[in-house]
Amino acid sequence: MDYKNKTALIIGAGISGVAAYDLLLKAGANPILYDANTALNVRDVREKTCEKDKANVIIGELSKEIVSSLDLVVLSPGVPTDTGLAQELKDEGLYITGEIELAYSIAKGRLIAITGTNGKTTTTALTGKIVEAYLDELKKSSGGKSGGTTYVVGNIGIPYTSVADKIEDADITVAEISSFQLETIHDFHPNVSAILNITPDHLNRHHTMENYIRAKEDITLNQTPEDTCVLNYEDEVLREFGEKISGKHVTKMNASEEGGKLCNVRFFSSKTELEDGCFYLDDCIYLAKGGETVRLMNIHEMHLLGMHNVENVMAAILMADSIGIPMKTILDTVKNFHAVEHRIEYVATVDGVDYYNDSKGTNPDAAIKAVEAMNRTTVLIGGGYDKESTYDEWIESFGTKIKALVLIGQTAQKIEDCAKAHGFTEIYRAESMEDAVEKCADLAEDGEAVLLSPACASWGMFKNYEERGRIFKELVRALPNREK
Ligand code: UMA
Repeated sequence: MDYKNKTALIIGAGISGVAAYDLLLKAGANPILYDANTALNVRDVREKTCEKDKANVIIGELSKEIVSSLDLVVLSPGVPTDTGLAQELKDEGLYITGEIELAYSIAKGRLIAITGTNGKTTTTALTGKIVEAYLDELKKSSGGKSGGTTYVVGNIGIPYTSVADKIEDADITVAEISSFQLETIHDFHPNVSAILNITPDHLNRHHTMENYIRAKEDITLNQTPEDTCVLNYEDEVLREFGEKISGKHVTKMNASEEGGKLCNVRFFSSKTELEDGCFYLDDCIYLAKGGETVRLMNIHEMHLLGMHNVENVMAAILMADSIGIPMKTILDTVKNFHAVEHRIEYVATVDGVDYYNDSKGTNPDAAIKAVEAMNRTTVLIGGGYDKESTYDEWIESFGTKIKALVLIGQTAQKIEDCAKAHGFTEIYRAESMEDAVEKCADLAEDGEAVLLSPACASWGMFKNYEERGRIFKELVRALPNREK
């Protein structure tokens, strides 16, 4: 789309909205940055844009005159597509898009896009490192004549719109894409995509599991037989989806009738020896390709904990292999890669107790992975914002490993009721993160662990999961100095 002289309303003045404003301005459009939150101050929001005090910012009410002047609307990821305003603008016949689609329409180069309920950030960061190593090697071997730049963007916290206009043909972008972001795509077309897993999450936004699955699967919407989609073979929904889009169980004609979803599919599996794909067996990762199976590495050569991370690594290997990165570059990077902040991140050992920050454990499935990754008796901090999740499977995963649960936030009572129904009664309440860390320090003994993996979003008590994790880490690091 040519944005020149177009009047574009951006809804949401968070980091992606501000980046979308600046990008549209550079593209010659007349952007308007709008936010519904009346607690925000126009002057502060203007300061975040590249135009500073000249920026066109509206907070609170949107007049009919403004609405009638619009050519398009860009939704920030956190703005539901069915909110009153978005619906009203759609009814006006306006083109509604998202900041990911906006960035994609301007950026060049190859694109790797990763979605899934859990593991997206680790897989995106790892794939980004592999791509970076590859492009650096290309640069070195060509004396600087070839090899572009790696961009790691998206839900990981760097808006795609913040760099889109810099991305050139030789560059490779690795994007973490959430289901929120996929709801507003039109032509978004990754060369390689991955859906790591799909388990219940964000049901307050998507309403049904079917809607959530559809949003995730839409990452392949515009992919063609030249492109690749990497999928988890052990996820039943994804296995079926993969068989459908790879054309195994449908004729090409049927597939195109269903929206042209037909592309090359590569599976990874943590349980099944695949004839084609990447799989785990007896502590090792194997690659089966072109009728040949090779052992790639032993998982103890990785610095990441847990089988879910073996799956993330296998997805990254397949994506990198699909764009032609040499296996040596891929494996050398995997072996040097350390946990991303807030994902089962080791914080410190205090009085013989190891503290881990898994603040990114924002849903029960992610929190189960963290419980499974612990290799000793653990005191667990849980609870937070209510995303209408159910906690039964999380509580069942405790076994004898979780010796006590310290609860914070809006969901504390719901989790306590659920835990008691499953016979787990070692439950403590904390008023703040400080209180929770103090309680954990009292409960955990030498040789045990404390894990922050709340199974809930942070909203209500914290700005985001990063703030929650950082506060936890600061409190843990201050523990040795506390007065006992
Ligand atoms: N707002 C409105 N109207 C609404 C709803 C929100 O005006 O109906 C306003 C809010 O008042 C606020 C602004 O929108 O000022 C916030 O926009 P946003 O929620 O899209 O936040 P951004 O700061 O732009 O961050 C977004 C992603 N946020 C969400 O998806 C909720 C970030 O993902 C992402 O890193 C960033 O864009 C860059 O792409 C965060 C996240 O929590 C990490 N993601 C979810 C997750 O990982 O589970 C999907």
